Amino acid sequence: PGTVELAAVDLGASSGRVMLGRIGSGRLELTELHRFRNGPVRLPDGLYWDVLGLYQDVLVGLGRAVRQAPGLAGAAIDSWAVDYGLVDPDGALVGNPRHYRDARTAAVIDRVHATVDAAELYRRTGLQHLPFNTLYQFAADPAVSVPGRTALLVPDLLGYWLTGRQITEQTNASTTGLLDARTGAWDDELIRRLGFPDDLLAPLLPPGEEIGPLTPEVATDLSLSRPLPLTTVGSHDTASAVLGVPADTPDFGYISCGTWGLVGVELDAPVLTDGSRDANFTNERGVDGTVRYLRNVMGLWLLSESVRTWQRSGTTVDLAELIERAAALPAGGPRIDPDDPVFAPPGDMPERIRRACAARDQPVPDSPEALVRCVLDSLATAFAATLAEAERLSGRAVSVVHLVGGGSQNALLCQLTADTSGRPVVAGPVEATALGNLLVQARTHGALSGDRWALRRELRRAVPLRTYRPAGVPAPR
Ligand code: LFR
Repeated sequence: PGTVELAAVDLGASSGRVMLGRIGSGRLELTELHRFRNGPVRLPDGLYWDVLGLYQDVLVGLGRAVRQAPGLAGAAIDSWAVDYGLVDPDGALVGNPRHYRDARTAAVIDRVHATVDAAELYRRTGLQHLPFNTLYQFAADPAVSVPGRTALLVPDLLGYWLTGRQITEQTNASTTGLLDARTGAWDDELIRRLGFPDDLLAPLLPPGEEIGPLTPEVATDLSLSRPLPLTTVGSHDTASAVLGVPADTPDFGYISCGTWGLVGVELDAPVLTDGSRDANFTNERGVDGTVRYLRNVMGLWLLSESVRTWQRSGTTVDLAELIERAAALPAGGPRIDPDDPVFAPPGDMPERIRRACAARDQPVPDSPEALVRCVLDSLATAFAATLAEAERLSGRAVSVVHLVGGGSQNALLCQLTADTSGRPVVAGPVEATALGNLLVQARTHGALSGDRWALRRELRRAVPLRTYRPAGVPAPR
């Protein structure tokens, strides 16, 4: 197999990017073509995404891909999970997609659980309870019950606009709370019992299939004179990130650290026990039928919202410098619980963190670097505890921890995670998600072959990694 050129669209909650990959056996090059900001837009009635702005940026990036790589063989999209756009039978978008941090589901969760209780939901779908899971959003959205409408998850909505075809990619479908954890098919009985229309959800496609060629209109917009296929990958960004973990042993734990810290292990079968539900671990679907057994930790959101708060008040912030100063502070400072729901919505993050420290009778971080140190200590502690729980609940040993995503560039976070977990932390790649997207595409197009381990081998050859060894701190067990 030769080398192919492919475009990966990777949309994160705080930034999106379109990357060009040149991939073949022994060759893996990544070029960033377009990077853009993303985030919640607050309207009087709640939080939304700027989905048309995102689509426009996807087109800008794809246009650059077509110009820079005349032989471009295909493209694929991944994004954050759970959120959707509704389309009418004639294809028109109904309303504007909501942001998962919108608070409207709080009012409906008890009602959903009165119909199907949380224990049964977990036994059927294996999904951790998060207030924004799609099923709660559906329950809070009267527009879904109008007959004939289709709900498309964000990558599938963009994919529909690009190809005209409506599908649901399976890894992302597993975050709706409506997918059968054992079979990977829609749980039709559950959908009916919750009162959602039978035909609300589009047919499933696993990663690695063709959705279709770009429509003639899109091709014209991109000045493309030949058919270009859009294919499925792990369209849930975390599914692509886990495929993009450069592991060489099944005994690995991973931390995909961006806006969120997704912390867990890779399994062959779901863990649907009560203990697993109590610990709020999720069984999301991975590429090639794997299970991503993990828990959401709040992640770099705590930092990015703090930076945003400081900037709004006119302070210039150099995060790299702040992290350096934070590293010089003594260990054993204050810690918060990053998963406390008070930190979930946008707003003044430093103030919420200071209050949480005071409420626990801990020293209140009184400088930006003390606050950064508090966040990183707290994240490392939560990461280590979550890894230990994943090990205990799944029976899968974790001999090495891979930290991928934006957080892998944060040397202090990596070292603190190694120290707290007592395991070596292998940091990188930063762009694990885009790489996971590209590796699956390359296999679909025949430039690579083999299972996920073969794909990860290509990755290990191509990307620089850095290992952080734990200092003599006992593992939390
Ligand atoms: C990470 C992520 C998480 C999901 C959260 C909300 O970007 O996709 O996996 O729980 O965003 O969709």
